[in-house]
Amino acid sequence: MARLTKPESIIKPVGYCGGCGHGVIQRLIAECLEELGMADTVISVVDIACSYWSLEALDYDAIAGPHGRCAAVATGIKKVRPDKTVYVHAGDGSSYVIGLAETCYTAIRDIPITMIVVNNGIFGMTGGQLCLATTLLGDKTLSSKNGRTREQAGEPVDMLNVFKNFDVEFLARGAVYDAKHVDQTKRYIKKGFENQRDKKGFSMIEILSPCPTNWKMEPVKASDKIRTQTEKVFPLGVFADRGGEQ
Ligand SMILES: Cc1ncc(C[n+]2csc(CCOP(=O)(O)OP(=O)(O)O)c2C)c(N)n1
Ligand code: SF4
Repeated sequence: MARLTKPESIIKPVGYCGGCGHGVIQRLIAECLEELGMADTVISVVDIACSYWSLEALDYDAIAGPHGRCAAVATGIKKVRPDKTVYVHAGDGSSYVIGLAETCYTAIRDIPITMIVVNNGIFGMTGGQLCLATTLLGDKTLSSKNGRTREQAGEPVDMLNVFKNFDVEFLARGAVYDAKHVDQTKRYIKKGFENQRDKKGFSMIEILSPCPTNWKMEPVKASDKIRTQTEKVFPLGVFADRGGEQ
């Protein structure tokens, strides 16, 4: 019988809710870094949101950036420690709303970090408010009780379509709702770290991820929603790959 193992870097169980994608993503990050032999070179930047748990779960040098400012914090670290593998693990509210300027200018400057953005369509940690960039039209949240409307909040924005206009190294969107997509997402994350190892530019991987708690859904239904609804608005795949085939 195959022995189940976990990455050595995962040292502590933490408080992600059942069915949350953050923990899967955290594990993929650790697997990729260990498989690439880069785990000892890491400084991670997590956000003051649900990704904060990762700071406690993983045995890396790490810092929690102020909410939304992770890309700027990571830029500073990479500038003074270019020898380190610097990555961000943050949410869509952080990266695409309050911190959009920081994320944009990190991309525009082509800072050679790996940025992991967890798109769960909501502000998870603060109890489920609408996220301007990613909440789907019609979705009910704490701050859109009758469902998001265009009149109230405009339409969600595919930020990878925006970022591909900048001269960046790699942009891709994955999902974690089944084994095939977890595997694909792992390949994207690994590519993001390989780019950093090879001294290439800014890599961002967005991952569609369930928040069963604030979506008020059973985990299986939350995964189904991503497959049947979210993915239609936020298609999966590679959006930019400067070093690869277009
Ligand atoms: C400057 C600042 N503004 C707002 C907050 C409150 N706040 C903490 S987490 C969060 C949103 C979290 O949503 P997201 O970034 O999408 O991450 P998730 O928890 O869903 O992974 C907000 C608004 C804060 N801590 N600091
Ligand atoms: S609130 Fe949502 S994003 Fe945060 S840990 Fe729970 S399920 Fe995950």
